[in-house]
Amino acid sequence: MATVTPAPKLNHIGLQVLEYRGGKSTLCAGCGHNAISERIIDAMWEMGVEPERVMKMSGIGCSSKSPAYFMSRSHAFNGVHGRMPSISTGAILANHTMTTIGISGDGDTASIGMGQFVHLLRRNLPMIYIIEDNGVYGLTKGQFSATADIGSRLKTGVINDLPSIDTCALAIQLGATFVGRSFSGDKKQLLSMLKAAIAHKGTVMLDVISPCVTFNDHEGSTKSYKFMQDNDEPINEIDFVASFDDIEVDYSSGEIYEVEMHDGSNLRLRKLHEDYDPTDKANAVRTLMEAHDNDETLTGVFYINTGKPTFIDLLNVVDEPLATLPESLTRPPKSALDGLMASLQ
Ligand SMILES: Cc1ncc(C[n+]2csc(CCOP(=O)(O)OP(=O)(O)O)c2C)c(N)n1
Ligand code: SF4
Ligand SMILES: [Mg+2]
Repeated sequence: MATVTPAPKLNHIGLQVLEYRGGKSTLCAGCGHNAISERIIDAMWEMGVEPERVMKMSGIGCSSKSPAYFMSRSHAFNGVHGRMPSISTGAILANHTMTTIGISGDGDTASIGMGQFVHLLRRNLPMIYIIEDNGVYGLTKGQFSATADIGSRLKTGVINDLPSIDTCALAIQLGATFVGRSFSGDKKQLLSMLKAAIAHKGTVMLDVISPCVTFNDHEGSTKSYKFMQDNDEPINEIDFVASFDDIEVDYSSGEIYEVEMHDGSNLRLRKLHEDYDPTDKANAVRTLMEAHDNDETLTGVFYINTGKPTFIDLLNVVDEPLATLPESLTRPPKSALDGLMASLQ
């Protein structure tokens, strides 16, 4: 008897998950960055984002190579080291109707790119900014980055004696409106966070601990698989219900923070840390600082603000993308220049 192959599962815009895949990864087998690409594919597919409506931006590093490994049908720009924020700002101003996802590394963001990163945050530029955080410069063979924890050790025995930069605390303080930390090995948490990120309007900053199996996965590293498996402390459990889903979830509301997203989806944060309020900015920064002092690695959604205007709102940009406006609307007619010149005579 002939076997019947089941029809491929389609998302709500009629696409198979295969249509969200990218090229074959050239990163090391087991690199955390590959798992993040997989979750991005799943999240974009589950949310029914049209691949052709996505801009993938990146800088330089193993992490910044990742956009080649998901969503081949999308647009992509691989920028200069640390310059992804300014390139993204320009691209989003030209067409704010696209979904923009930027992939950076801890080196690309917190070292060479820091000057650009902080200005992206204060603008609340509508994009998803992911730091694939392994605590080292993977591509240039494993030097410490600025997110490496004080006291952590390289394979060579070198100890890091500088304090780390907490990109989440920085992002919250400077103006990002959706800030979280996850771990490449936590499929469920990362997928839910990415889906909520797609539904958010404003800067989403996700620091995803993503072990570098070649240079930073040994005893003495605080960004290794083992360390994260032993020390990952979630502050909330994340559930995301997309606007087109009709799933009834039974929760006792006292333990839940429910956030309505811009597209009508619902983000439900079940509190694990007593009374943690993800809308309280000062408390979010304090919680991260305290965790740092206590050597705790917190994950989860630390901060969310769905009410703040984005950079596009502030500039009062017209609805039609600037990139597709006809010249007749973007350039004053010759008569306007002639009139101006005449007025100066
Ligand atoms: C202007 C410039 N300076 C330095 C380099 C060398 N370089 C390439 S990648 C990199 C760091 C990458 O680290 P990270 O962003 O953490 O990415 P990872 O490889 O760890 O994913 C550096 C310093 C460069 N390519 N360009
Ligand atoms: S060197 Fe490290 S960061 Fe780069 S691909 Fe290999 S495991 Fe990943
Ligand atoms: Mg790195």
